Amino acid sequence: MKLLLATVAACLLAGCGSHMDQSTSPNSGASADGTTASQLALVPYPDDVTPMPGTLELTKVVHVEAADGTETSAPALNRLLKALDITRDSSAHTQIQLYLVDEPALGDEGYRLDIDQQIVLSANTDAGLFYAVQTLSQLLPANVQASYPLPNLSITDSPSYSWRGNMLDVARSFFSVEYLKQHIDRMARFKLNRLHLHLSDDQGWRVEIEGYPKLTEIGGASAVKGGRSGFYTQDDIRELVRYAKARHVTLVPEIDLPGHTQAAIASYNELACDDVTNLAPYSGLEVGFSKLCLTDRETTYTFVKDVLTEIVKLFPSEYIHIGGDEIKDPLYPEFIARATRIVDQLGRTAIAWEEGSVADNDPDVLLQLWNDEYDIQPALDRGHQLILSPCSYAYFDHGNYQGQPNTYDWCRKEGVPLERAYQLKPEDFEQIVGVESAMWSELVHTDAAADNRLWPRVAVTAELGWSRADDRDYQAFLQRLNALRPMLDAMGIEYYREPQLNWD
Ligand code: TNX
Repeated sequence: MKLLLATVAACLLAGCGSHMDQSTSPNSGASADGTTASQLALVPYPDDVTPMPGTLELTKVVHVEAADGTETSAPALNRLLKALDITRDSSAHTQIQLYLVDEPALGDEGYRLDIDQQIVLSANTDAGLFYAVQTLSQLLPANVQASYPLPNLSITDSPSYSWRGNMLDVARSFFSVEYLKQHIDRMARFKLNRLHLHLSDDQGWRVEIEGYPKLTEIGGASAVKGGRSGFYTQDDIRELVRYAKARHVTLVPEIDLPGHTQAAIASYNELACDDVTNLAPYSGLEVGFSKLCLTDRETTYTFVKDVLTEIVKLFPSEYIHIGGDEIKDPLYPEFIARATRIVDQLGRTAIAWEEGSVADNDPDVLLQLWNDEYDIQPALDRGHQLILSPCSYAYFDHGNYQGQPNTYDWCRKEGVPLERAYQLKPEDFEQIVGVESAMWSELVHTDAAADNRLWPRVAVTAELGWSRADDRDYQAFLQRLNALRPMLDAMGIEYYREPQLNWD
């Protein structure tokens, strides 16, 4: 808690101004041990921080007052207090209050956090209060202590973007329900709110579809060479959806169509055109070789509609991803237009990878940009919004450093180091819903390897998605993230020991 105390001391001594603007002097006030006294150790950095003189000594017993309608934020606060051995008693002196207010400026996800004699969390929504709890969790130490000094302050905060996402490829190599729950918890700490699950690809099909049991019997049994096979039952999905919802994370399912479908074809051979001879499960690394038979419209669209019908029953997400990457076929544009319309008829909105922009889609279809240089302008001109995932900044299957074993470098030969990831400027794009980093799993076959590829880089995604451009500064980010290392440790994250954080 050195940083926190340094902050408090600096504010007490110097009298911190309102709205601490990091951009003017990111490193001003750096103390002898290298910590930056002018900031709180928060990632993503809040919109507005007003330090006040004094501290609140949070005792081991508190009185929590939670308004009606705090069904996720109150349990989140309870979990936080429990982890720190803080008990609840209505006669305790220190109060933590969760209030639902009506302040349009805070929006759907914003909040205020006031620490003075009491700790007061206010927001328009339970989601906002949930994020206030996450901020409080970063202000507190990660582990049990005798007592918890907190700086007096007032934070007013809201996100820049509604889409703050991370994608896991569970198709090439499977990740367990347990790992996904951990990942959801970790994402939520950083106020990330979309977990995109890449549920099908050539090497595996990972979600039970009742009308097509062989998809998981056969397609669930394969994986990329060296990777893990497996699948989620529909009960697993319902459990994950419930778990994620309680943490304000929307699970966004992707069924990759019409290419990347060898696992489906190996399960139901009739999905391929008659002249296709390769009908076997696949465990290699090639892309772009498989496709549904686009001339056999009856078989293909029956399959697509049936699968998507079950998918929308399982996943409440407003958006359903239909893939659409890396395939050449004269009937591709027709397929994408039809598939996005099927999603629309099911009452949802489709997402497609950037290539889907060649089709005649409704402008409300979201496009996910993944090649930095892809010419997406025509789609923007037609009114589409983007999810920003340019590979040279946001592909976390690329190395934390150049030449890292078991990483790709096709998009950027130097890999995607933390600093590079931080250089993405979402503010340069107008029509975006937000940002999403992606971890493909051709070369990521264990939970430890996934942790290594994801962390600490996912913290960058969080800051890009939430914080204002003016409040972002890489050196300051390093200081703040470094101070959160005990929190990452407490969450059991086997992060990459980033040299720029002095973690090596
Ligand atoms: C490209 S990004 C792919 C994936 C691979 C990835 C590896 C995209 C839409 N398609 O199929 O896993 O590169 O980095």
